[in-house]
Amino acid sequence: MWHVLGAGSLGTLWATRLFRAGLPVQLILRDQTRLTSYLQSGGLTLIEQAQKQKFPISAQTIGHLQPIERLLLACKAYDAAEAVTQLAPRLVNGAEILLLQNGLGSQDEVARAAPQARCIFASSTEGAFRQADFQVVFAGHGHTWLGDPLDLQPPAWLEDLRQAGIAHDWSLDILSRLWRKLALNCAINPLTVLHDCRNGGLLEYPAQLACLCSELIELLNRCGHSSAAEDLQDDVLQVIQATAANFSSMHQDASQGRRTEIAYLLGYACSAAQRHQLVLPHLQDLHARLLSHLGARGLPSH
Ligand code: NAD
Ligand code: KPL
Repeated sequence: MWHVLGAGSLGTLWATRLFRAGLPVQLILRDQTRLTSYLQSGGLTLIEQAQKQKFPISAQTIGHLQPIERLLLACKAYDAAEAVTQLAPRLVNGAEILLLQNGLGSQDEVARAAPQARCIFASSTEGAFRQADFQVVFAGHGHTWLGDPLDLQPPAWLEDLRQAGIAHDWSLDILSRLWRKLALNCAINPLTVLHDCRNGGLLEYPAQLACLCSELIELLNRCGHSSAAEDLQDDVLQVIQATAANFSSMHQDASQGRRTEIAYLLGYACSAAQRHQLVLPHLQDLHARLLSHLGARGLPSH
């Protein structure tokens, strides 16, 4: 049984594809009010190439008593530890939790909240967004890397993902993958918020990008992830060009007054630098400016 917590963008994208492949799926919703509105909607709708398909996936509240053996955690990084703390009494010994959160930091928080479980980290380039409640658009096909820094043995259920058509690979160095994505997000997302521009708009600020990349490379090397530092600046420029017309996820969150995942991206990078006694003035200045920008709009810094 796949228990999927979070009926947002990625939760819906995963739950519907697993269900469509004939695999058993249970959605976990926050409370009875949310469960009632889900049941009224008749299921989760996935919109792919303008085609809508509704899937009547079973759902339960977080307070349900059914034991959980495999949990797909599909909430934001800042909600992950609390959600797992609520679910901890339901997690059997040796349960597996698949963590879809972007950035770093939430994985350790979850592992502390559920010491009886095996945590499998994911880094995904798939893209999805919510069109309406319980309706999600599959906006960008991509790839998902999965891995467990404490146990390199892949889980048997990767076969379920293959059956469900979820493009993935088992990574023997998932932490470096997560660090690389974090570095890309740190170089691009905060600047798009501060300059209020699409990703492509950053091509007007090559010096700022170069300074940030060189500090991020220093940080990655110091943290023992030199493979994640290779050709970082070229990759940043490539991602900017490939996504030039898009607003970054952080820009979308901030401009729509939603909480950002700053603490798990730039905040995490700055704390890591401090832990290693590294002085990275551009990164620290960017963090301070972003915090004050978000604060001025009433958005949290964590
Ligand atoms: P989202 O906000 O669309 O969905 C999160 C869902 O989790 C919401 O429905 C929320 O109500 C639910 N939730 C939170 N706490 C809960 C709780 N205690 N009980 C039940 N439900 C709870 O977020 P998303 O876009 O799916 O992002 C999830 C993670 O995946 C983030 O870390 C994001 O950065 C990452 N990610 C997203 C995408 C994307 O395209 N959306 C791509 C790559 C990575
Ligand atoms: O992941 C991204 C985001 O917007 O969060 C990209 C497109 C890579 C920009 O950092």
